[in-house]
Amino acid sequence: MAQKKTVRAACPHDCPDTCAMLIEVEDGRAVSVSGDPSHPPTQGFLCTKVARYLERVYNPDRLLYPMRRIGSKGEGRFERISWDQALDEIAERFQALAESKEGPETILPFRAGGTLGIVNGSSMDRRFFNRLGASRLALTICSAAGSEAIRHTLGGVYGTDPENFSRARLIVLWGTNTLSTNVHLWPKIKEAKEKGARVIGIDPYRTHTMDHCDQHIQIRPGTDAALALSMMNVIASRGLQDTDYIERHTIGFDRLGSRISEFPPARAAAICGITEEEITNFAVEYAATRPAVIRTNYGLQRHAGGGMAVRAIACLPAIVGSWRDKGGGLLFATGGMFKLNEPALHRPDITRGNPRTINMTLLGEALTEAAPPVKALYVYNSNPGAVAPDQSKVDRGLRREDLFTVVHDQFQTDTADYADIVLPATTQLEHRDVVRPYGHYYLVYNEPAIAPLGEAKSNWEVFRLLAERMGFKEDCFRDSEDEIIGQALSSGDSALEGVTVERLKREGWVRLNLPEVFAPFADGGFPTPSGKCELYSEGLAQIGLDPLPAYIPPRESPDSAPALAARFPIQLLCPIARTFLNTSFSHLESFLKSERTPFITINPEDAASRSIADGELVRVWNDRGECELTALVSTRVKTGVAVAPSTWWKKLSPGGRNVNSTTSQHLTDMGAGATFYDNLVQVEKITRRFAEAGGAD
Ligand SMILES: Nc1nc2c(c(=O)[nH]1)N[C@H]1C(S)=C(S)[C@@H](COP(=O)(O)OP(=O)(O)OC[C@H]3O[C@@H](n4cnc5c(=O)[nH]c(N)nc54)[C@H](O)[C@@H]3O)O[C@H]1N2
Ligand SMILES: Nc1nc2c(c(=O)[nH]1)N[C@H]1C(S)=C(S)[C@@H](COP(=O)(O)OP(=O)(O)OC[C@H]3O[C@@H](n4cnc5c(=O)[nH]c(N)nc54)[C@H](O)[C@@H]3O)O[C@H]1N2
Ligand SMILES: [Mo]
Repeated sequence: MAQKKTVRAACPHDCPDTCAMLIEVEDGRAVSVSGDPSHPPTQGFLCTKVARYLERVYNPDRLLYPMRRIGSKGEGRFERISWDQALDEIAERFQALAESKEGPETILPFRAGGTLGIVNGSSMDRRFFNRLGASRLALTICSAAGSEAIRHTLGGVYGTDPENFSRARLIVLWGTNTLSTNVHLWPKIKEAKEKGARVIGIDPYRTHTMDHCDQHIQIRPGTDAALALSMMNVIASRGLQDTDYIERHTIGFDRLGSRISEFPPARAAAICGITEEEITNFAVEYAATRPAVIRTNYGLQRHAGGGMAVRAIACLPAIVGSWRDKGGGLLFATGGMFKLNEPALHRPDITRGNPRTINMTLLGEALTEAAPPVKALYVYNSNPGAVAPDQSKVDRGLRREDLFTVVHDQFQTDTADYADIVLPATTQLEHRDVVRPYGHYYLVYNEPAIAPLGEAKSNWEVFRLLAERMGFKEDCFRDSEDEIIGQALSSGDSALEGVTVERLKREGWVRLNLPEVFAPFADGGFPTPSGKCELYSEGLAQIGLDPLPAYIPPRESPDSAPALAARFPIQLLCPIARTFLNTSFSHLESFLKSERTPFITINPEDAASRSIADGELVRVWNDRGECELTALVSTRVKTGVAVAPSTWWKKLSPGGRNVNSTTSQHLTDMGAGATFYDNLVQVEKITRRFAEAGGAD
């Protein structure tokens, strides 16, 4: 008789939805994965990627043993070694650097969103690197600009409960591709639509999400703040604001007057590349419809003025008073509601010295220019070789012969090819954890379903073993996973009241201690210094930024950089491909089949003027680098804008490079975040290059 069981798990991926999963296990082998029907955000279904999670877990390409490099850096040739050999070598190298003149700051840990699990994403690892005195890493690559903007405006990074979207009469999807990146919100939007709600999408790219909206406002990249300020202009000039809410729960509305007077619809229409009527009608509809809710995600803040864009948008609900309504308001992210006991998790108190902080978005610079230099790089939960901007520079850094690189991953990624030591990692089915979501209000527990494959080890285990090898004696290096989870929950925050390890294990997922129908800020209570929604922010003034919401143009656009645009006239966006999850699925057979080939969507006029036909291979480049993509000629983008869905593995792309060879290390106005979508390029047919070089056409 086969031994069967069902195990409750949590999707670990970097996504707002954090699903609760049910894993069927037979004789120690996982045989199916499904969405938990009882978990309100999951609603019993998984996305197109995680529904095929077993393809990832049991993939023949899984890394199963530690390895040492025998080829040159980037070549990808390795030999198997034992865990003892691998750990000894890492500990020896780290020890030597820690004792060297330049000290442990020469060691750089690099991680991102491979798992959102607390145990394997931010506990033992943080303790280890703190105790070692390694450089700190500023986590900026994803949401830094928007989070900072929300903190300065609303005070805390949380907002409308996604479960309340079904109550809205107007839903604005502002710079988000919901059907791809946040698909579990869609049933709520559908429910609202069935009850008569209208849905408006704002995106320079006509995504399939925009196809499903009632109206698509196709704005120019990086101009959202001008649109939001102009909406305020229309609202104020027609007296559509909620004066009572403004008086009681905001500060700075009077000072905002002069700023919004700079953005009459005619001016904003010219900046945004849309019509005056689109702006006026949208503003009036937004102010007059209740409840009205805005979903803004991370895509729109990957521009030079990304922080200010999110801030301007986040001022709107207070001005029209939509926070009052259940199903009104705004949702950027929910993580700020989970106030875990971070000092207990990360143990900053055991930090050796006062190490420098390195911005992860500037990895290329850090590996090539930092002083003291980075001499050892430890990569886990990330694939920077493919996802970091300014790829040629990152590449140059990773190739350095004097850089000792460790990569701990489940697969031989683009980054692992440069490693001196590769370590095999467990998948979510093989380790214990709890996942803190950023798009809803439930913690989800992950019980291991199967034994680790091969010799794979979890991050938690590897850092414990390394701590032992390094002679770190603190008790915290002996904590079990459940002890760590218990420590995380011990912050004393009222939202975590009644949330315990025992309950999580018993129930699988637990909603935060919030009212069932949760309308944050209905009665104000903004956790800002003033206790109000800060239309004027003293905090921003203090760090030298405009205290009022402002429009900061893109760094690279025909309007703001005409000389650059004369050589590189196309604004290239590289947002998320539907069936990929960053690079975590973009090497698996069935996913490669669905995304076909790395492509670039380009407008028919831009294609015609370059003699590019649909399906032809093109070269996409700027001064930072180049890549090869297949042209998809389509009116889904306006002239002067192109889209290359991401993120492909470099080594699986033509020419061995992906679109990040063109993206820059320039930072956002707030939070020092990445500006992946603020990028001018030129596009040309590849055959022309051969012809010019005297080769065959
Ligand atoms: N399927 C899938 N889901 C994912 C991920 C994935 O890789 N695959 N990744 C996860 C991660 S890490 C993240 S950060 C989130 C991101 O989630 P989203 O923010 O929803 O995704 P993006 O594709 O980055 O950007 C959303 C949209 O913003 C548009 N956009 C770009 N520039 C501008 C602009 O200036 N203004 C406006 N209004 N729109 C603009 C893009 O064209 C894109 O359609 O998704 C998460 N979910
Ligand atoms: N061109 C372009 N570039 C982008 C973006 C874009 O839209 N366009 N988006 C940016 C954004 S928003 C983000 S968040 C980043 C995402 O960048 P990353 O977070 O680096 O995402 P992935 O590339 O999916 O890499 C995660 C890696 O972690 C590994 N992993 C998973 N679980 C574990 C584990 O338990 N232990 C260990 N050791 N490893 C594990 C996976 O196998 C995978 O290789 O990319 C950024 N780069
Ligand atoms: Mo992200």
